[in-house]
Amino acid sequence: MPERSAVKAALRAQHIETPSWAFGNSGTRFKVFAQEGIPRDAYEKIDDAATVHRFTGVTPTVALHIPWDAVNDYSDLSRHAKECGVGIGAINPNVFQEDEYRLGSVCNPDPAVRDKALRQLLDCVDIMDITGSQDLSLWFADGTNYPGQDSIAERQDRLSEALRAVYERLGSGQRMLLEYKFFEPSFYSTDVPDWGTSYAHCMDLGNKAKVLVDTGHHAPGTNIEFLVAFLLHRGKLGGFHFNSRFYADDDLMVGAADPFQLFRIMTEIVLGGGLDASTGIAFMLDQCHNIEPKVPALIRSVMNVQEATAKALLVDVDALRAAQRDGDVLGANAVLMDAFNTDVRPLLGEVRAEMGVDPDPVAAYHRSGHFETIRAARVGGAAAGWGA
Ligand code: PSV
Ligand code: MN
Repeated sequence: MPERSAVKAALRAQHIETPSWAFGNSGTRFKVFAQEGIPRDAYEKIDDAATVHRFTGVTPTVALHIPWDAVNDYSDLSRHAKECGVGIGAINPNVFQEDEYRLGSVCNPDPAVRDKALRQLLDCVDIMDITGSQDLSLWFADGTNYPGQDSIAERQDRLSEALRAVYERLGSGQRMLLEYKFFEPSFYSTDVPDWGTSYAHCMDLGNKAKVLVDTGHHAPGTNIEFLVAFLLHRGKLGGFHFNSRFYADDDLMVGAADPFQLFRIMTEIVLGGGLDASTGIAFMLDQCHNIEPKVPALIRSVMNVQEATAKALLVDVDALRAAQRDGDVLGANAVLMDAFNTDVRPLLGEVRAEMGVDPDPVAAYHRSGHFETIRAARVGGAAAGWGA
């Protein structure tokens, strides 16, 4: 059986990154619901990320989306983050929300639009230099809506050209994570639709390019843990955008829709050595809290990742390997199910207490009065978000 102290040490060491955009108002194309206490700028989003870290102890970085989080002085923003007790994590360039990107960004048939998108990507590497961010998280909305609209192959060449230019600009210690998504906003073809396409581009580029797995970006029924195991085994898994989904890219709280899938993914991570910091796997959240309050939803999401990780760490690997060697199908499956069916909440409570945070972070947050404080303070100005 795994050593309890080793399990606890691994849980203490796991870092989960929060996304700045999850603190802003969000919704669907039907309605963006305005909530109270929403941050008005990147500084206030960082304040909220620091609050999540204060109650969980395991979210020391926050990812930014540029230009949603654009500021005049990124060293000042970094200083602010540091003062709040967090650091700036991945930089996510947004090359999908301007009219010029109607036919795509780096894959656009118009070279002038491609140049503009490339400049935005390179500007984000400048921001990484200032903030000390290590990861450039790339997601392209590029694709087509109708058969014949553009050349699928030529779009791939345009993509390769842009990725190469950005890759060559990366400094030492900086990486490029290439995210994929099978559809939306493009409905016929997407230029980076799946992990295979991302993997091929990352292989062409080199060691600093890795695949980013957003758990909500697969066709229903996809065996996500298979591709996670494959990429990890090949040294090409850069990290996760965790969230959960019932139908498409729902961006719900990770572990809410299918905690068993999250356990299966984390089990492959544990079995493949992916919790070892040397693998550099980034555990990031990418969620939108449309109807629920943001900060407690993020705290809950972090706890869900921790619960799946704790269960995965409890898998009796020796017993599993022995059953696998013996061809004991039922025995091997039982080892996994035993771990999944363990109530890890008391163990995590102990880990939290040892880290100096409350064993029940959600209850502690509600007792803290934080929401009432931000509700009273954040009056006036424009709430961050998708048009609320
Ligand atoms: C796209 O659906 C995505 O998953 C990308 O990571 C974006 O950067 C993020 O959502 C925010 O919209
Ligand atoms: Mn994502």
